[in-house]
Amino acid sequence: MIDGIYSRLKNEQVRRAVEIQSAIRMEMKRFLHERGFVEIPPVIISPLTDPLRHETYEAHINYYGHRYSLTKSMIFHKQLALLSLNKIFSFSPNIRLEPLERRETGRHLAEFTQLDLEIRDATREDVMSLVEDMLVHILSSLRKKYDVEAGVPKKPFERITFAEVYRRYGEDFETLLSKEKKEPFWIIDMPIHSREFYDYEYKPGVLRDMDLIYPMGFGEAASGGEREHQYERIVDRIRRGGYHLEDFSIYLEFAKRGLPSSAGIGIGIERLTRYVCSLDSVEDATLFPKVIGEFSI
Ligand code: ASN
Repeated sequence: MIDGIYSRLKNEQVRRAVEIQSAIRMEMKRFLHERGFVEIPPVIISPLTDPLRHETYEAHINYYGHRYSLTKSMIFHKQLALLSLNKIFSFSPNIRLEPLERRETGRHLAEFTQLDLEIRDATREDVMSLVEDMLVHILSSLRKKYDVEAGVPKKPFERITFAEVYRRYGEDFETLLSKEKKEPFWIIDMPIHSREFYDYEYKPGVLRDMDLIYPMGFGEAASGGEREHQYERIVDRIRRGGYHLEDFSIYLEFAKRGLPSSAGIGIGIERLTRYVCSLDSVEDATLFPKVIGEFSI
């Protein structure tokens, strides 16, 4: 283990990726501050975290008899933060103890960071347009200083519905389409069973949400959507999603008192670095990767 980490710390490709990632984070902050966003510190432990739609091993700590989860995503805290502020973002470290099947995707680590943002009273379209502007800004700024592999994308990115890509490509649509495309694109309108209960169901069984997908086989970049914020609708979605209401009792107490309507997204920082630098894996986008199934420092 130590030899592998030692050579990673002296690897030039990794060093360059980490330097570029630092520039990416700075440009994200600059861009969002200019657009009136406030950065909030990440929440690392809480009784309240994202249930996610796919299975991960649970990561809990007990402290004076209270049980906390390690954050899988800050989705609920983003909604709550909008009671205080109108536009927020956070560089949010997420712990997702993924099963071994995800080891070889090139896109998963057990510990990663997402730029998670949320806007009060916004639509999905507002968020997609903001992210497009942000990626154009980041890539044009980076290209002034670094000879990065990814080009500056053109706005607006293509939007394709889930129903359409599924009809044309079947189960493996994301990989196939990502390999085919030359520019980042959006997949919108996911079916309800494929996503968490907090994305807004705008017609029966269809959500007003989106995934951003990188071209050239780099795959999923970001997910987001408009949110459910009304108490009765949230209760209904939790039940229909097959979850137990008791597991979300704290969140529901807040929802009962009133949550603002909002839309937002989370963009994986290591994935963006991988795309910008054309790396084989997100493992090379960070100095201390927590590779699925491996022991590391
Ligand atoms: N951050 C994502 C969002 O805003 C949620 C997630 O990471 N699961 O929708």
